[in-house]
Amino acid sequence: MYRLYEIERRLREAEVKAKVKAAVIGVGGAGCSIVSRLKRVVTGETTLIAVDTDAVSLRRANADEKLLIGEDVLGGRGTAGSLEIGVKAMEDKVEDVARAVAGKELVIVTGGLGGGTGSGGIPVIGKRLKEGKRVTIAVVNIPFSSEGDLRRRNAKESLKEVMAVYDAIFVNFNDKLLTVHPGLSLINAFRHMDKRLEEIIWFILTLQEARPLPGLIHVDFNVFKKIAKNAGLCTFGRGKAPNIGDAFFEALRNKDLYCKHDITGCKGVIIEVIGPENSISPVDATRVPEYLSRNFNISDVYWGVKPEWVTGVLEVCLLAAGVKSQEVESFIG
Ligand SMILES: Nc1nc2c(ncn2[C@@H]2O[C@H](COP(=O)(O)OP(=O)(O)OP(=O)(O)O)[C@@H](O)[C@H]2O)c(=O)[nH]1
Ligand SMILES: [Mg+2]
Repeated sequence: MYRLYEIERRLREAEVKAKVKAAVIGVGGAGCSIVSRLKRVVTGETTLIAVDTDAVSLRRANADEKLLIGEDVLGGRGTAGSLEIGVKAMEDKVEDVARAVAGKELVIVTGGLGGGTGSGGIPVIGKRLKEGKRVTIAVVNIPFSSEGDLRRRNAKESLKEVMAVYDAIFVNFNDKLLTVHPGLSLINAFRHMDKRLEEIIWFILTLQEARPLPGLIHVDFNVFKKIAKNAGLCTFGRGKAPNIGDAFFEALRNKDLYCKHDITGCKGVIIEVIGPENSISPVDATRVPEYLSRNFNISDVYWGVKPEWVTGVLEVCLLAAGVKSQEVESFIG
């Protein structure tokens, strides 16, 4: 009896240790808004950090740590779209960021590209954190075409660098909101876009909570680490349906909602089912990977289940790493 108790105690300790030690850094106005909304859904080992040149935006942010940058030059105001000032402001404080994320094995950096603070700062953080065993992820969005040339140029320059320095990059185009949610106010359109960024971040942060399924390759954070390290462009989609097959196809379509991606020959795919633990049949378990390998030449497919009692619907989340996107390539030029 005593031995069993002792083993259980050690396992509990190991389980706590295995929790993902992560930080999410929001840079600039959009980045700070995203982090503030995450604060309501993320708990535990994740530190949320807001970074901005703009003291008003930073004061309003809801985060565990806040860092005002560029104060000597800008006096607590934004960069007014200056990429150079954004870069310099971040470079001066990047060691503070590095200290704040010391010991974190996953660092997710997010923001809207186009302004000066986010576009300038996000690549600087990526460069500083690139070395080492941690996985660095950028989740960024591209401004509307209507926001003008300066913002588009900033976003283009920044995205090029982001692609070069982060392990995994998720890109969403604001312009897609015009066709996906026409008629929405700007603020509501942004909310939809930010929801996607939050979903991606939440999915990665909670991977460790997925349950292993007998007979299927279990997904946990180490699986994610393996496929996300040096992966380049990644994509995420989710689908809801009464059965796994339909939910899977919905997730495949949904991954193209805010940026079209080609997953052919990609590095790996993680599929997570949210629903009752017994919802995956042996047929599902073989058909989906077979479909991916036959149609898209992908052999590394991992499964996870997050048990949740919902009636009548299942949700499938799909994350593909190392994908291609014509839209991203032509934006970068
Ligand atoms: N997704 C999302 N995008 C936003 C939001 N606010 C602004 N944006 C977009 O993000 C881009 C960057 O804007 P900000 O984040 O305000 O800019 P910044 O990084 O603070 O830069 P400066 O203010 O110029 O120093 C804009 O061009 C918009 O397209 C938001 O709340 N959500
Ligand atoms: Mg700003």
